Parts: sequence; C-alpha cells; structure tokens
Amino acid sequence: MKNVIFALIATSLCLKSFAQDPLLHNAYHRASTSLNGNWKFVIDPYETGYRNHRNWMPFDVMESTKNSARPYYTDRVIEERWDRVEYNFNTSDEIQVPGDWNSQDRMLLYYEGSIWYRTLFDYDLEGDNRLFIHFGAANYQADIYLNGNKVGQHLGGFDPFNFDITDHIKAKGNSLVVRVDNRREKHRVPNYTTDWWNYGGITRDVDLIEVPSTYIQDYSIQLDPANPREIKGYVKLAGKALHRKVTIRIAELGLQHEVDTDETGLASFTISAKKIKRWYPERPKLYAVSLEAGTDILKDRIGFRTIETKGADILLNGKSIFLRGISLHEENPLQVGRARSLEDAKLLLGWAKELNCNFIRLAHYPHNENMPRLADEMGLLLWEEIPVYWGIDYENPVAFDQARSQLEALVHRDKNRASVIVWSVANETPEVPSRLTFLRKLKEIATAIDDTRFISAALERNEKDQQDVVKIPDPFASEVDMISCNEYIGWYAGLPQKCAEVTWQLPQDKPFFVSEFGGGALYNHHGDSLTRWTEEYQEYLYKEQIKMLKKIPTLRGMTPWILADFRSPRRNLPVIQDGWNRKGLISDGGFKKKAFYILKAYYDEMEKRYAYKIDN
Ligand code: GCB
Repeated sequence: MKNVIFALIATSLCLKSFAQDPLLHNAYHRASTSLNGNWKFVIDPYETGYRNHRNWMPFDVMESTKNSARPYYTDRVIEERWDRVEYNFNTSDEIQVPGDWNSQDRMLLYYEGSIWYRTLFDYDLEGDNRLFIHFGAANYQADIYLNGNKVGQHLGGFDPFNFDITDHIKAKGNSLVVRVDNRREKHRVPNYTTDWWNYGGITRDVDLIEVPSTYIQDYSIQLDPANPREIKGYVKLAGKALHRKVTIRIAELGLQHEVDTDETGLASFTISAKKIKRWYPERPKLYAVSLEAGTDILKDRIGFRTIETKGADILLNGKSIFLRGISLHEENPLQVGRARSLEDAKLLLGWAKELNCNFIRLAHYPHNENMPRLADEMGLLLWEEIPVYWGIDYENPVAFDQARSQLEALVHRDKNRASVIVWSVANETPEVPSRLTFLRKLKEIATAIDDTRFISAALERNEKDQQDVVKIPDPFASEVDMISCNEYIGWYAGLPQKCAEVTWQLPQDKPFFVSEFGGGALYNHHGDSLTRWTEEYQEYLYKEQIKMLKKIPTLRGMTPWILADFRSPRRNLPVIQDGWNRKGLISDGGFKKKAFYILKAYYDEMEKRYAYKIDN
C-alpha cells in the first residue's frame, strides 16, 4: 500500500513538473537554429538509464520526491550515470535526426523500446530573450534533459511540442539528452494495434527558437464565417509585459490594424477586408501577414476562405464542391521510412495532383507541418486526424488526456491553414459505450479552439450483418458535420460485383463522404479481374465502387485507400506483401497501377461537373 501511495504521489508530481510549455504558434516561420544532424545514441531495451532496477520507478520521479521544496527536476546528471561505467555517448554510434530509427539500422527494424539520444551545442542567448527547444514530433514518449536537468516530457507520437530552456542554457558545451520510447501500451493513443509501422525516434526537426522576453505565443486570423467581408481573430502574448500594442499587417491589401492586449496578453479583433481574394484550390492565393508586438515580429502566409455545409452540399466560398481526394500515410515509399522533408511532402502531394485531386486525407495522425503548408501553396484541401484508431482504452482518463493533447496541438498548429477543412477525431472505433462520450468530448475540444471547420470521423457501416442495404448505424454520425465512412465492399466484403448489389440508406441533410475504400494489388502482377492481388482486380474494384458511389445523391467526396503502398508489420503475405500494405494506387517503386487511371478519369469528370467561376 505504501508503495502504491508513493507511486501515485510521485506520478502526480511528475505529471505536474514535466508538463510542456504552451506551443509557440507558427514556429515554422520563427528564426531558429537547427539541431538536426547526427546525434549519438544508446539502445536501452531494459530501461537501465530510466528506471531503478529494484523498484521500477523512473529515476527522475524518485529524485523529484526527495525534496519537494525544490522544483521537481532531477539533479542527477543523466550523462554521468550513462558515461560512468557501462555507457559512453562519446564512443557510441550516430543516428540521423530527424529520422525514424527503424529505417536507419537493420537491427532496429522492429525495435520498440527506448533509445537515448545526445547532441552537444553552443548557444549565445541575447540579453533577456527566452529560448525554446522545439520538436516537430518524437514517437511516442520523449524525456528531455539539458545539461543534466530534466526540462520536460512529452507524450504523443505525431504532434509538436516545445520547452522553455532559458534557465538551463550555457554559452558553451550544452549537452541535450533525449530519451524516446515507442512502446505500444494500453493507455497510449494509438495503443496496441495499428495498420502502420510504429516508427520510433525523433522523427521531425529539432530547433532552438529565441524570442524576446515578451513574445507572440498564439494567434488566429481567418475570414469570419458569419461575415466573410471581415477578418476575425485574436492574438495572445506571453512573457514579461503582457499589456501592449500589437500591429497586424497585410501589406498587399494596404491593411494595418492595431490592438491592445489585456493584462493576460489577449486581444481579439475584426478587420474589414472587402477586397480580399479568396483562397481556392484552383487559385490558392496566400497573403503575407505580419504581426508585430514590440521587437517580436512574426510573419506568416495565410489564405482566406469560408467552408460550410448546406444540406448535403459542401460550400467553399459559397460554391458547391466535390472532394476529389486520396488518403495518404506519412511515408515516402521510395526512400522507405517516415517522410520528414519538404521534398517528401512535394513528392506525395505532387502525385495527388497528378491524380487530379483537390483534397487529401492525412491519415491517421497529424503529419509533418510541411504538409499543410505545402497544401496551402498548392491548392489542396485537407482532412487532418488524430490517432484515435481502432481499440483505444476509452475508459481510461490517461488515454483521453493523450488524445486530447494531440488534438489540441494539431488544431493549435494548423488553425490558420486555409487548406485544412476537416478535423477528424477518430478512425473505425468500436462501438463500446464509453467511446461515444470520449468522441463527444474530443469534438468539443476541437470546436472550442476552432469552430470554423468540420468535425468528422471515419465511421463504419453495418458490416456484420452483410445486408444489401448499407447504413451507418453509429450514433456519432448524427453529431458530425460530414458523415464519413470506411467501406471495403469488394475487398473484405465479397467480390467487386457486390457493389452492384447494395443500396445505401443515408441521411439526406448532410454531405456523405467515403473516407476509405480499396483493395490490394502488387504492381505488375497481372491476371484476370477476379484474381486477388492483381492490378486487374484492383482496377475492376475501382470501376465497380465508382459506379456504386455515383448513385448516392448526397455523396460529396471520397479519399480511397490509399495513394501509395506503405509499410505495415501486419501485412506479411510472402511474395505479395512482404511487410507492405498493397492498397496503394502507386507502388513502393513509385509506379502507377492500373486503378490510378480509373480514379483519375472519374475525378476529371467530377471536376467538370462541379466547375465554378472564381469571382473574388
Ligand atoms: C482500414 C484502416 C486502415 C487500413 C485499411 C486496410 O479500415 O482505417 O488504416 O490500412 O483499412 O488496408 O485494411
């Protein structure tokens, strides 16, 4: 009992002390010093550097409970522990940051556990400026130590996080140690089972970001959906002097607007913007926007548009649109591993453009910020999603907290991207009673930060009874703005001709969207149209699916599964899969399969059918 109480106290202290600092909005455009490069690493499958070998407690939690009058940091110099006898970062091997570890060393291909990283750097911090360390993402738990002090912990594999390290930085010889642990656990989000590779490591950029002692922490600048001739927004300062003047400028429109923040650093505003050119996929107009608060000047590129539903229609700037989409994972199949660069994003979005898409589903977790930034530039609308996927531990508040923080970080990061129109809170989640409350709360959280976009989730159809009338019995369907459903008629359910036998029964007052359909095909594997895994079968399936979907009057878009073959440890059929999910329209070698052209032809047709005139 004593041990349990000790563990509970320790855990709560730990949670409090290692909470991360509020995210810097638009870290993307802040002047920064990159810490990317080759870092030293130590593999630690038995957690020798993290837990006491006798009582399993993490060392830093133990340290934090010794003297509660002090901040809950560990005094222990992590590296001393490591370098003392059995480990030595200096003589260890190196690994590339950013990058997943699985693709960098054959020995780590299936590794799920802890790895310690270390990099050394010098830094001259000016005057009373503050310094943050910013991670694009690390999968899943990251514990960060600077010069032996624990500066924070982050949970969540795909969302950005930052810590204020001003109090720990030195001019010379800083040692940054990061422990990353990618175990799959019951209370994590996602938990045990996913149909994608659990790539571990520091998978996105690491940057040092220096800001003045008072700085712009957050802002939102968008067209007011209720009055699209006005820009509506807020700005939030953090730091020493919260009450001050902030200037918002859009030079191209001759707009300059001043606001005074209150004592909490917050100011909201509306700016008249009658001459503004709207953002459309066909004309992705972005404006250079700048915010100025004292010496803190932050620049952004923002597109202005509205998005709403009216009955079954989706209206972009008041025009009815059809979402010609495709799903994609954050993987560049040509280089294998987690995509991490702007070039990777260009390759994937370029392929989607070749398919004549105007919409992408970034499945099944927040992707690198390069994606929404590039989508803004290229004119692609986006569905963004968190990994509330399959069987989450819905009863557990710890799991909810991790879903919540990932959603908050995503919405916070991308709320000024014109491309993003959907926040999806779940994918194919089983109908257990606690799950509905879980999803409802997530919906509220996203809407509280940003109420201008659709809330959706990839739901399931009535699969078990295999009836010929297809419905979406999920009660969450009545709570989303766009009813979205994954269906594998013709692949997991029957042969492609099954598509001709079913009818869909759907609510008439909301847009219907197919978030997944598809089937596997190995590139250049040929046979007749009823032989699974051939390109011909996949082609036939796409033809039949499209014929079926065309009959649904409320259909306003789709994101078939999936743009390119991707790696998954669940997919081990020898010769055909060999660790790859083969539902891609493009192979792991970058070659287009036959079904690619079927979908493209359909999208060409839908583009004409939904053509509109851009008049503003
Ligand atoms: C699904 C999942 C997706 C899988 C896909 C498949 O329903 O949402 O993550 O990869 O099916 O290939 O079975």
